[in-house]
Amino acid sequence: MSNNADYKLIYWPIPGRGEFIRLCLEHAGASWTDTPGGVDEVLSYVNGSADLGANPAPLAPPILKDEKNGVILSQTAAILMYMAPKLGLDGGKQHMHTAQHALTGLDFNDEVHNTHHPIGSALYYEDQKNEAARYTEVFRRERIPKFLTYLDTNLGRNTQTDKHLTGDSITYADYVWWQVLDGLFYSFPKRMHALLPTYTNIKPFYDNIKSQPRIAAYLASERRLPYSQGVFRYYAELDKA
Ligand SMILES: N[C@@H](CCC(=O)N[C@@H](CS)C(=O)NCC(=O)O)C(=O)O
Repeated sequence: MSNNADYKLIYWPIPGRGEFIRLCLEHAGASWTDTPGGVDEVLSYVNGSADLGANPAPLAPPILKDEKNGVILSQTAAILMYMAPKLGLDGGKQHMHTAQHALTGLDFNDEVHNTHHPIGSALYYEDQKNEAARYTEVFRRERIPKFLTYLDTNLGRNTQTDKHLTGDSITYADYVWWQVLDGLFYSFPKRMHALLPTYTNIKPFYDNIKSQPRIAAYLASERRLPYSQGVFRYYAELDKA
């Protein structure tokens, strides 16, 4: 990718929360670079040594730099809302319902993170395994079905198509939900495959997003990073049908 790209994402070399942003940039065929300076560059933004111009200091990645105007922004939801109108992903007249869906999907993402880090991110999973097992038992039983029912219901309630959450075109909310679903298939394969037949709209939605030509090309490329130490991890002991 060129050094003159329009956007720079600053994020760890994992899918994580950066992936919501990568998917939107790829959907639009935007010109963007993914953390050219690697982990050191991420650290420079959070330890205050990067040149932030007139922007506030971020607490944590993901961070987006808009190279055209020098805006530097953190917080996943704020970044998505900033980019969405520029990338044609904001849902138009339904932009606030799009925001509702995206924020709900990001809540779900946070709850997935808590399955392996219920006590704190500063501790290893191995130091909180008992709490993780207790948290995840409730997450599997109560929370996954609750969030999936929300998704399935709202796909069905979209009068224009059951393949997107709002209106007749894809929005950033669809990418939030698609990424969380994809991560859940990786982290909780038994639970997800047991639950999926319960829902009418989720599998067609998942397949539809995945088969968008630019997204399919991205997913097959080296730019799509493998799941490893981020939100979506596979611990066999946490997954049950
Ligand atoms: N609510 C924030 C959470 C940011 C966050 O937790 N970032 C993680 C990576 S996904 C991180 O590196 N956190 C370091 C920290 O919180 O100290 C967002 O959505 O951007």
